[in-house]
Amino acid sequence: MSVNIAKTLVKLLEDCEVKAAFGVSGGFIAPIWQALTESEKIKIFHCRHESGGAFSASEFSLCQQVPAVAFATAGPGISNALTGLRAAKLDGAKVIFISSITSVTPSGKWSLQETTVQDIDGLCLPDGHGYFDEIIIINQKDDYFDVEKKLRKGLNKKDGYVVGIFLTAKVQQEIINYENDEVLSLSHDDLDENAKRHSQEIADLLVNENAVFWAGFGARHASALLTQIAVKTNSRVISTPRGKGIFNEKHSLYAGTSGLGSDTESIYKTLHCPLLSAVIIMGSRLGELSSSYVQNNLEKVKVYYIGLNAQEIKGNLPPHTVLIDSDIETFLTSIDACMAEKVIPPSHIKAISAPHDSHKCYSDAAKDVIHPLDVMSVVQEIAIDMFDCYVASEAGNSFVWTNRYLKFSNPLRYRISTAYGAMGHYACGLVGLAASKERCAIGIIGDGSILMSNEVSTAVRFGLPAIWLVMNDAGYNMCRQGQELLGYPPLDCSIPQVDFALFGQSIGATGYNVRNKKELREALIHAIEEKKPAVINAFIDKYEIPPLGDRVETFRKLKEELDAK
Ligand SMILES: Cc1ncc(C[n+]2csc(CCOP(=O)(O)OP(=O)(O)O)c2C)c(N)n1
Repeated sequence: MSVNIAKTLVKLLEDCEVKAAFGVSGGFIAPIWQALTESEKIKIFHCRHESGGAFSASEFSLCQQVPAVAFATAGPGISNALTGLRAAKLDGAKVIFISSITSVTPSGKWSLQETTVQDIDGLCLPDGHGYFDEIIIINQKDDYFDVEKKLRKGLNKKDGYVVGIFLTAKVQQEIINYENDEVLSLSHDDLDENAKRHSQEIADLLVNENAVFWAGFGARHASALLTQIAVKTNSRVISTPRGKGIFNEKHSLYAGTSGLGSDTESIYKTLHCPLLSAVIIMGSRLGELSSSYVQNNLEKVKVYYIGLNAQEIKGNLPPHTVLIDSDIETFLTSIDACMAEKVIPPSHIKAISAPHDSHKCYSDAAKDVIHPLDVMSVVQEIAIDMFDCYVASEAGNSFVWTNRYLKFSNPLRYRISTAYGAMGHYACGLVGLAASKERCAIGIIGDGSILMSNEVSTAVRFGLPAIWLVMNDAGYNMCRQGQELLGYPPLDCSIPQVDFALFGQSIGATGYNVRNKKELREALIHAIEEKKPAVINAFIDKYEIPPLGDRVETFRKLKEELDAK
């Protein structure tokens, strides 16, 4: 087959199960853009900002469990995309970023948007840091033949892969004779002898003693197995914010969400129960917003860590942790098999019930604004329990309220960025969540975040079922309240109040203004049933403070350490 490199690459992407591409075009990627547009298997979403494209590709990849493409032109296209790409890498998405270099070395002509190999090289660091896991430069025809092998190997990784493919505009158009005929096959994992021994040990422990599972996003594929084992052995389960829904949060064995917004007391009681003998951590790096670092106090119990790249996480776990470098599903299957014949005695540990009363009305009618807890009740009732939507929550006060008060029964419905926490992630990434149109995606977004960056217009262009629920408090409230909680003097955090209903309408979405629970219920039901882009402007009570305690404490300790130096 004789076609140009751009088309050959797109054919390879199709073979790798890519179904969607998100980004912004430009002269240096014109042949790739055209080839993506002509593809019958890949749907192309032309976005309003390259980071919006990268956030959307990341969300599409994670929720659809396939690789996705992000594309951008050289120069500013690349630098604009970086925030979204870094988030994708930290979240374990599979994103293939396609862009251009203008020349290998500086041309000396100061040409427009000049981008050289040197500019790109620093974006991928050997220790696994940086923006990419791998960079592939295609400057001449022969460079292409490496792409397929590298891509197939990278996409086979289970813990995510963000690769940057940079082609000169010239090479994209060069004709090659090439067949992509190898079928992409995912590797199957087997447990090594060491892991097998540990699975027997943990199975015995689950049967004879009391253990708690602590599930992170990396355990999302093992939801059914985890549930089966936890229920069979009466073991409690905690999840990180990104792991919400992997174990049904309404189940009596669920002991709460750790990290930002967590119910500190419930988590403490669970992890320090005198009858507890082990904590089994799965698929989380237990970073600050996932754990508030409470794992550091687990001196008295055994601790196991199960997941890929366990060595990388070692530094964030108690020193006596047993590290089991394994695929979680495979490992839990082995535990389950070890337990098959055993009789399990009843547990002495009691379940803890949820504190938030969703039927109560928290808003004060006289104030003519809605209490954030009432927003949570309506989202729970309508978006989660009634319509099973994707619910994404933005950095800011939004993700503190939602971590604590929303309850999910299914994995991969709640989306949140606790590793990078970039404002704008979901104001943009909602497009990636809604792109398949299989279910409605709702973003709970601060006014500061939607003003920073959003992809409402892209959703309108493609008629996506995406709803921006704006928590309008006329300010950067997390910053304002954070200053106050730390006892610092107040600084300016105000944002002139915006009419986001009008803002949405001006872009082509449906707009709603809501000031109480009833109006929010009606607007949300209407917007979900309409299956079209909508912006709901919720005037919220800015004086209500979300459960920020742990975050403030970590901040305070950090400051004390710095002051002591
Ligand atoms: C890109 C980026 N810039 C800055 C921050 C720091 N930051 C975290 S929350 C926040 C305020 C968010 O304001 P808003 O979106 O209005 O939400 P609110 O806290 O008021 O609910 C800021 C500035 C960030 N997380 N990401």
